[in-house]
Amino acid sequence: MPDLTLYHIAPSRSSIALWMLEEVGAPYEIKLLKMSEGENLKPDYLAVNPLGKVPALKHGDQVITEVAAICTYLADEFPERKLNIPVGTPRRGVYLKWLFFGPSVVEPAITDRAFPRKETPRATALGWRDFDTVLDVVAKAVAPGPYLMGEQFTAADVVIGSGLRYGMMFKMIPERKEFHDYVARFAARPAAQRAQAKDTELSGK
Ligand SMILES: N[C@@H](CCC(=O)N[C@@H](CS)C(=O)NCC(=O)O)C(=O)O
Repeated sequence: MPDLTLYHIAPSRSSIALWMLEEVGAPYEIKLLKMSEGENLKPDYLAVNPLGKVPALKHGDQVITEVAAICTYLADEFPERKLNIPVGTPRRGVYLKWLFFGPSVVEPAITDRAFPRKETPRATALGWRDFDTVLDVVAKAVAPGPYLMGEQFTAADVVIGSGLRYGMMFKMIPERKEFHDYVARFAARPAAQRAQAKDTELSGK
């Protein structure tokens, strides 16, 4: 039995972890949860992630939640796949910046736009900037290509690329040429294709 288990709702943010697992190529098991039946809020799963959110990844007896943490962890745990920038490499700092930038800057900026607050919060009290400023920063970073860290595809591309891909799919962010060209490069990756095919199959179950 593989010692990696992904708790997954198909499709959802856990599809990002599914893609990362396919990039890693190690055997893993999927525990599929049905949000429509509230399975992610039942005691069995709350014992895994008390927030009832997916993804969660079990590796041996360790549980990791938060998709960017899962991608960072897998990239470091399987260094032979060269999906990380190792400790001791100066570029690791920028790589980590992008891994954190996804959930702590891009996602809140998109959420601000999609679900405006009644009162505009003080900009200096937030850990991110407005939607347009954040997307300009990301567009500038992905424009030179092929990937965020240059020629090397890393876990940061799984995190930021998925955010852009799903954001455009759900019309939450504009289809800027920089985003479109960047995301189009992933479609050719066999791991991304395998993850997509698995997700399509699982979403019918
Ligand atoms: N901060 C979490 C967010 C995970 C998340 O929002 N997952 C959604 C799926 S897209 C979920 O589990 N929703 C079920 C629910 O809210 O009941 C992460 O980045 O992993």
